[in-house]
Formats: sequence, structure tokens, C-alpha cells
Amino acid sequence: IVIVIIAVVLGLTLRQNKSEFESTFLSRCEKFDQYDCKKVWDAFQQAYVNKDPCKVPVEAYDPLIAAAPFKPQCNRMMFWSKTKDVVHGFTEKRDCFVTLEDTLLGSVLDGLTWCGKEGSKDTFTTGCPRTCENNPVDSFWIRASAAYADVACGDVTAMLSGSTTTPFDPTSTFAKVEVTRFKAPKVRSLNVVMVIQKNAKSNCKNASLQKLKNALHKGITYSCKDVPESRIQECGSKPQIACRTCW
Ligand code: N1C
Repeated sequence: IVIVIIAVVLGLTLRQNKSEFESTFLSRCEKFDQYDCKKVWDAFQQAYVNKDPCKVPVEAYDPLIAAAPFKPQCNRMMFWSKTKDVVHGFTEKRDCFVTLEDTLLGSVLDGLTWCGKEGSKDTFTTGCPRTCENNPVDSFWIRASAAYADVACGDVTAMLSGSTTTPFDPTSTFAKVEVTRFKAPKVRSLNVVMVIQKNAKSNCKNASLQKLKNALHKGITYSCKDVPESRIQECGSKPQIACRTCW
């Protein structure tokens, strides 16, 4: 009996407890059926664990994307830049559009910070660098955005912000990673919803949108509509308004 007790105590002390980060990851993941969340967690960890947190390139997440690939959702895919709260305020209430944060990988990692350390098997959530180019969080969002844009099809929607002077910001992930990956004829059109809040600084006539048109592969139709934020909220709260007539 003494040996059994010693063995149990030893076993408990040797087994690493699940970190809060891993628990969050797994519990968010388990909301999605048809995925082996332990496998997804292992594929995620191999990208950054035991590495210098400034040496995690975008490609480090290739095995993660392969373990949890994005499914095309033709005519319902929503992209955004500087409008995260408006977009998710809407997509949370209505089933009209799907954003990256509505997919397994996007929802599991949204709002989280993580990194590894050379010589350690652990995941850290504080003191993670975000200023060096190849940091684990930025590299993930670039890789995931690329993979999500790669499966875009049909009529694609993007919410941009009329509250900035450059709604199509050439340094954004939307501009650098997503727009150039939309391929005709798989993608038929890109439809910009310009979110107009009070004291708006720009609208669909903004010069940066000319650059967006030019960046689109030829064969993809472009449109832009100025839509007051209140209209987006109204459509979010009134299920009797059909998705296609929201704006
Ligand atoms: O740089 P952005 O926006 O133009 O990126 C947004 C664009 C969306 O269309 C998404 O598909 O790229 C994708 N995306 C996310 O889904 C996402 N969720 C959380 C990109 N970034 C995302 N984040 C975090 O927000 C991430 O840390 C990144 O650096 C910011 C970018 O926000 P932005 O500048 O408003």
C-alpha cells in the first residue's frame, strides 16, 4: 500500500497540469464537432514551443492549418479591416456571414497571446514580444488570414472603416494578405461595406479604394456601399430583415 501511495504521488507531481491557456484552447475547440482537439493543440504547439519567440515564421503554422483546414462558405465570407467590433457585433446575432473568428482556429485563438521560450516545453501568455516581425501571434494571424482568403468563393464581403483616413490601408492584413489571394472566377465579386460612424473621415469615394480595385485580380467585380453603423446594428437585431437586404 505504501508503494502504491508513493507511486500515485510521484505520478501526480510528474504530470504537468494543463495550463489555463491549454484549457481555454481545448474548451473553445470542443464547441466544434468533427475535430480532434488534442491533435489540433499538438499541431498548434509545434509552431512556437521551445523556440525563440522572435523566430516563429508564418510557415511554422502550416501543419496547424493542415490539421484544421478552412471550409469554403461561398457567398457568405466576410473580411474586415479596423471594424472588428462592428463586424462581430453583427455576425454574433445573425447567421448572414462567416468571419475567420467563426471558424475553429479563428475562434480558438481570438484575443489570446502566446509564445514559447528556447529550452522550455511551456506556453507563456505574458512577456510575449509583438514588435519583432516573426512573433508567434502575428505570424498566426497572417497564416490563418491567407488560408481563409485562399478558400474564398462567390460574392465576398468586406467591412472597412469610414472612421479612418485610409480605409484600404496598404499595411493591413486585409490588403497585404487577403485581397491579392481572391481568384477569379472562383471569387465573383468583392463588395465593400463602408461603415459610416458619426464624424466619418472617409467613404466609398476615398482614393485608397482605387488601390483596392487595382489590387483585385481582373475578372472580380468590385462594389462599395456607404452604410451607417446604425443600419448594421438594426439588421443585427431584426431577424425579419433578410440578409441580402441588410444594406
Ligand atoms: O490587419 P487587418 O485588421 O486588416 O486584418 C483583418 C483581416 C480580416 O479580414 C480577417 O480575416 O485579417 C483577418 N484577421 C483576423 O481574423 C483577426 N482576428 C484577430 C486578422 N487579424 C486578426 N486579429 C488581430 O487583429 C490580429 O492581432 C491582428 O494583428 C489585428 C488586425 O486588425 P486590423 O488592423 O483591424
